[in-house]
Amino acid sequence: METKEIRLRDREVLYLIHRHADPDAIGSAYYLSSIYGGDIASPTSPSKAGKNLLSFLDFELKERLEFENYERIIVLDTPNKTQLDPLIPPLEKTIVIDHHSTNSWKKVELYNKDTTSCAEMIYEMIRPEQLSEKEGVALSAGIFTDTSSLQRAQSKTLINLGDILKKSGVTLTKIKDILFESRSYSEKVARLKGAKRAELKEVNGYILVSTSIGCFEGSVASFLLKGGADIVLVRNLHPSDKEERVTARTTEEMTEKGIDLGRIFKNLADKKEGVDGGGHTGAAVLNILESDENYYQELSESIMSEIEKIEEKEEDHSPSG
Ligand SMILES: [Mn+2]
Repeated sequence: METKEIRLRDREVLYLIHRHADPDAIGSAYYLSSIYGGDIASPTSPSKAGKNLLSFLDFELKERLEFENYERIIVLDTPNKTQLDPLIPPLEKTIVIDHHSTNSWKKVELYNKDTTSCAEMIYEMIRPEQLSEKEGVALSAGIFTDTSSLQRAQSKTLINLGDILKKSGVTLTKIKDILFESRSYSEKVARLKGAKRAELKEVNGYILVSTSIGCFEGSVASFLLKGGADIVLVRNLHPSDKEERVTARTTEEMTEKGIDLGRIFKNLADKKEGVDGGGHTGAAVLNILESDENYYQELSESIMSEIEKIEEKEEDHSPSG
């Protein structure tokens, strides 16, 4: 199967970015993975602005991984190793691309230049002829935030940014809207459709919501969490084959009580061939090569049994309508 082969090849490169990743780290990693393929990982969930950019770019950050599955590890925007803890990569296959003058990496292939952002440094290294809208947003958002909304931009930064905006057709207003949370039409429609298709299950006073959508699964999930769900599962069924991707999100309250979505998905992946997944305690993704309703049922039950393990919610939860 051709798609599988592409995926295996993509697995060989890993982009690793610092804890609480900001738009510069996320944008740089997104841009490189969009042109060369590969996975992106960070030890923790991103910063607020990082989350907003991630939601627009619509991809997932890995938190748990096996370094042996990758041939090359490219560390971005991270001046020292401790900012990757506990995801410290094996140095012999690590390349570091970073713009901080305080960079302290040793015994790695290091690209370190004193530019105002990692995104600008990468743009200068590649200087592509063309940029897609998302690539333009990724690079511009990195430059925009790392220069404190351009206050610290050098003349060269503005020339590079101008090139990026021109090649991608993106505007600075759009960048600001994305970073400060105004959403595109298609993301808004995805959120509303996701809400319309939501199915509720109650376990011990907690609400597990299942829904399905073709894109923006992460955004749909956060929307439903804000709306009152305790755990959300968003299914993305590929119409062409049996492949399915399930995106899960839960609240901080639930992770504090012991819910670990990354671990639940990792356990499911370990149990069945063709299933691959994991993530953070509060956000995880499961890819299923051959899915069906029975398997989804099994998945949803394994989450419900984890909810059953935590104490019952002490409040009235009789349904009101
Ligand atoms: Mn940076």
